[in-house]
Amino acid sequence: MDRRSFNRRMLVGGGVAAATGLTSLSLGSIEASSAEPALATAPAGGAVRHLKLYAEKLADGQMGYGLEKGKASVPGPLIAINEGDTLHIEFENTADVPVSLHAHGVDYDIASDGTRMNKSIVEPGGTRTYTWRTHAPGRRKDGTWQPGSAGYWHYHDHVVGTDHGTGGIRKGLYGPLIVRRKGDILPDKTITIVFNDMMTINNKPAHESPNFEATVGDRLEVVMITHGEYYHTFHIHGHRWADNRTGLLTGPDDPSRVVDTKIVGPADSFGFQVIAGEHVGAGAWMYHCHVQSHSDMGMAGLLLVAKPDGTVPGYEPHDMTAHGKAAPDKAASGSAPKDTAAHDPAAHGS
Ligand SMILES: [Cu+2]
Repeated sequence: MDRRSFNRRMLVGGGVAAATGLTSLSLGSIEASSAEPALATAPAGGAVRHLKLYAEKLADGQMGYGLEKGKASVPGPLIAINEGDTLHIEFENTADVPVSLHAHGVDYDIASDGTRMNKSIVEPGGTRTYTWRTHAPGRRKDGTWQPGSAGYWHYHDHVVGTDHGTGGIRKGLYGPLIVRRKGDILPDKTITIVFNDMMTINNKPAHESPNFEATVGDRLEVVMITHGEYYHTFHIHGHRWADNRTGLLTGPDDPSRVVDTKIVGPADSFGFQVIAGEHVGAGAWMYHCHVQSHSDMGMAGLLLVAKPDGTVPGYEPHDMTAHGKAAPDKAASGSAPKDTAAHDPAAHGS
């Protein structure tokens, strides 16, 4: 059984979270169709969901959000919901400074703003429930069109360091938030790439950017977020996407521009899906900031697209850096560096 049919079977069998790498918040459905291949799509929203989220100090002095105590990560866990859903997040601050949770893109009362100004921050040891609502697009009574909540958004702290969360964001208190529209195609796997302050990717040290894994033919979803002080140009080798809400063209007449770079600035977020290795095959495909001095300073990593047998042809882990970054031992067989798991959404939900 090839990987795609395996994934499809997992989806049919209810293993959506495992197969797609989404958190348990994500529910998928298979659209009944005689056409092959059947694609898993997002269902209509309307559910009321609950989530426990922790803020923690990490051993290396950074900070992170996590779904379980002691399991915080940078970026924080992928939160994926559907338009129409309401999400109650019981947030516990285990750190020794006030922390908050502020979201982009969703609807919330002022009490869930996550700012000191609105007294919606959480003292050390405290808890607070933040509620995020979402809505589908539709027509207002005055006839104008209102957008829905669907999009590739993000959440972050808004109080550590300064009243803008400058210190919290710098230390890693941020994460991806996806709101899907009914019928949106679900990916096999989602990865999150965050360009942050001081030329880091996902708060990794310079020249130690995370590598990600996929297999040729995987429907890979990328959530790209930017934080910090700088503007960047996100670029990935060998793959292109549509510069629209989903990153996918809806048909031959979709006017969206197809791109392989995108200029991003602080608090930007976008996402897209690609078929890994489509028309280009397996290999170690670079992704990086295309501001040359930034890439030279280490804002570059790899998308390791393996053949079905798990090998990445032509990939011999070598020193891309001036610092002798330790290479993954078994990269030739497609294994990921140890730190990849921490950034794999599949790990976030576990
Ligand atoms: Cu850059």
